[in-house]
Amino acid sequence: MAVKVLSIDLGATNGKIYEVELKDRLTVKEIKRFRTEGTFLPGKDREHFVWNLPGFYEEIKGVLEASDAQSVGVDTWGVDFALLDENGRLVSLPYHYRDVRTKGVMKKAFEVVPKDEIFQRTGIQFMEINTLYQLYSMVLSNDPFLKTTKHLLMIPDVFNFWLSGEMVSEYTIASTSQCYSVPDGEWAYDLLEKLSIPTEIFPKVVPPGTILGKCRVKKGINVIATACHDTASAVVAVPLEGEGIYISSGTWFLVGTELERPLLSKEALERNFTNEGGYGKIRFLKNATGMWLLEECNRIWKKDYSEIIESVRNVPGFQAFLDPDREEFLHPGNMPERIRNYLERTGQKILERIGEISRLIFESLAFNCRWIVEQIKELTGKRYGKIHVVGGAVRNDLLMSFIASATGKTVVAGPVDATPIGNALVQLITLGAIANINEARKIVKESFELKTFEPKNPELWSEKYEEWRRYKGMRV
Ligand code: LRH
Repeated sequence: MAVKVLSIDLGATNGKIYEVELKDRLTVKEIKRFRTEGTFLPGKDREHFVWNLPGFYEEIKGVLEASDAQSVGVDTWGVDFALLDENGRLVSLPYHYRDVRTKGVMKKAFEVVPKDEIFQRTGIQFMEINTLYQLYSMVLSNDPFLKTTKHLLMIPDVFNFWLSGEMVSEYTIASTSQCYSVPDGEWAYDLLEKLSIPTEIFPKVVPPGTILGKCRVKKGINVIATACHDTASAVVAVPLEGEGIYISSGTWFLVGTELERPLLSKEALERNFTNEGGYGKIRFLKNATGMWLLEECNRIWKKDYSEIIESVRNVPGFQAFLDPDREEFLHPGNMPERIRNYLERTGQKILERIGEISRLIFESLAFNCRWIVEQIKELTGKRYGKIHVVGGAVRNDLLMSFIASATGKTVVAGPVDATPIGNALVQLITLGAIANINEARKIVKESFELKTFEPKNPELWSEKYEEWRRYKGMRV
């Protein structure tokens, strides 16, 4: 018998809703797509970069009203949250993690709680965008919103609340906040207290695969807290057999592996790795910049992606090198100009053409993947074979081939829709239609076409990698 579920996947550029059906195999049908990009709202002194959450809810509601699915699951990007008052009303529109309010805040937090203590308590990578520093920026600015707040919900938790009436936080998304202790399995109350963040606003945490109740929009549909962090859902759908390396590709590249327990070594801290909560296992990975650089360039160029990729094929390689994770590239702005400034400051050839800048981005992303993969090997002490890439960038054959060449490893690319598939798989396991995650990954392998890319000219790429390494983390 067929089982149909709805996967709602909100990313930093698009919201997508899929019907996923399990018969003898799994089929995925996109039924709705809408823009989710943040909105700059004018304030008195500056613009505030926020999410139009009510707008996204309207889109979701429309689909639910017309749906005959058995259940629905929502996943979104990590780290962002909404504040609600005692009546469950939004205190304000939630901020986008790329808003400038967290600039310099992480360092201020370290003055109160040392960095290594934060890592030991939470297991999470240091990024200025983390919930912890967003909240601390509100503490430092004495933000009145915090005073009216009775409940903090991470973004997917807000939709789960609106749809089911249950105010809880799902484990995988809670773990991205750096307010939650992955090693201990509860909010890191002591850490929050030290930073004067109110602890009573944090809700109960539930595991992925928790049935929250009937949908308030359409009674017949169960609301399931899936693996609510998009990356956690994507990792569920990686067709891994045993241990392996995955790259969940989209605005971010999440490069990692699965572990039984958090890895909290001094080296993991120094290399800024994270131990995010996964479906059953720990997602030991690095959050690295992904297609963001190109997406932000293309806000200015306004080109078709196929045209961009074609233009990359027609320009020479390795003309310059770039570290995609530099802070100067984190916030929205004129990205082609920022890249040109960076090239000038680092004494490199200044690239002007779209194909050249895009090639620089693709090559640098591929080098960054190699850099991270090498560190995973060193940190875990394990050897890995091929690399599985899932998510949006899988459509970009050229980039897949660059990653294979830069890492010297076979790349198995697909499925593209790993996040909504993983979201659905967690629901299907919860409904009893699939036995467990191993079974689920087998179904992924049988249901979707995977493409394989072999390294081309790996010696040249290795030589160029050494050049690229000079720019990684360079102080300029
Ligand atoms: C990817 C992602 C990533 C980070 C970032 C904020 O969409 O969820 O794992 O948490 O967004």
